[in-house]
Amino acid sequence: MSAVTIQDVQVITTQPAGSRLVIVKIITSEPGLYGVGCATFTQRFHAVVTAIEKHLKPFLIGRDVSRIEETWQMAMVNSYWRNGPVLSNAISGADQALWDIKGKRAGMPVYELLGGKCREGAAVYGHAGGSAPEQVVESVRRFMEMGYHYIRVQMGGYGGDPSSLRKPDGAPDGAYYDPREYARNAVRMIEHVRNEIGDDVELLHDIHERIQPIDAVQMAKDVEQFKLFFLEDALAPEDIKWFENIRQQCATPQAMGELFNNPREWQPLISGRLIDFIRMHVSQMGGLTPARHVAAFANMYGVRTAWHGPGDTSPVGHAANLHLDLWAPNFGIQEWCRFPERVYEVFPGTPEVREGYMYANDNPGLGIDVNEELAAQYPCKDQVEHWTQTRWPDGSPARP
Ligand code: GCO
Ligand code: MG
Repeated sequence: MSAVTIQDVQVITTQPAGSRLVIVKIITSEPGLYGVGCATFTQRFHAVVTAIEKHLKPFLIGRDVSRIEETWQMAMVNSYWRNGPVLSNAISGADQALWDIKGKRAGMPVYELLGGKCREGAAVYGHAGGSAPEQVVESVRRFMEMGYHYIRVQMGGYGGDPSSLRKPDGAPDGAYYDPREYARNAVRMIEHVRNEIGDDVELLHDIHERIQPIDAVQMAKDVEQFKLFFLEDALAPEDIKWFENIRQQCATPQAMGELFNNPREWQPLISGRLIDFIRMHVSQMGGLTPARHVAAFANMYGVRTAWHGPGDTSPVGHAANLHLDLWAPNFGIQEWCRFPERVYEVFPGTPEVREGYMYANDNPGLGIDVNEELAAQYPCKDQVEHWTQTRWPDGSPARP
């Protein structure tokens, strides 16, 4: 029987809500058989589209759709230089589409191909927030009323909303914040929420790499008494050696990974048991194929999954996260950003969340599709990101 091969590789870009989304659609030699995958790097989506159309597509055309692992391994090194966000997102789009195709051919959801369900639904966390501790409490209560048991609590934007900045004369424009004021206020907010809400809700917080490493050690110690489910991105990827210091000094569970591209970033944190949750952005890693490998590796060390699931993960990417979540023995928690109704129309089969759990629809493959006519009604709008032009109070550049 002749192999089913990749006949065409198409890219769909759409912005039905806040984020620019990139989807790869692989058309096969079998009439009507295609797959979709997420390749969303919202800040550099043109680069991903070009990488797919100009470099990955010629490499893929004619290849056997069944050879997912081989195709991924070869695609990752075909550019010689590897493990960067643009090319990994491009490869992810194709990789997830090939898993979608394999599931459709087998007549099974992807989680069956991974090894079957360990759970019927994936527990999710939502994003509570507000500009004052009392507002954060009200937001937490709204999530509790929707049945969420895991709730992230943030006050203001990442790094907090500064009350005063004491900038020097002539300081340039940018997204200013005060890291030390943020850390003090965040600890007070978490204490207030815990005191008001009690212990029967799991609270999470995202530092978003906004403070100096030593202040991250201090903040992890300060919040230890409030028993967070996890504290996220306490450090920037460039400072991950400091996780050893955090680990030696407190038991606040650590989550890290959304900014990671290279296996050498997550591997030592997992094998050293220096973090408790891996937070990688699955398309940033290169797709389902590497995520499956890393989930199994993390399982050997008691490290759980908490795949990145923001608004700049497409619903296709959320579906891929969900198949990993339903299978993984070391599933931890799934981030869920909640999409507006029109996104569900553009992406029929977008995972459903009920009472704090995300459920698969059990259709073969990833179980999701793209309404291309509707997607075309929401073209991606170019903009220069301002929120990532972060500055310390003195105006010097800071990591976002
Ligand atoms: C999260 C992340 C996001 C990122 C965003 C960057 O925990 O969901 O920190 O909020 O800031 O994905 O584009
Ligand atoms: Mg984060």
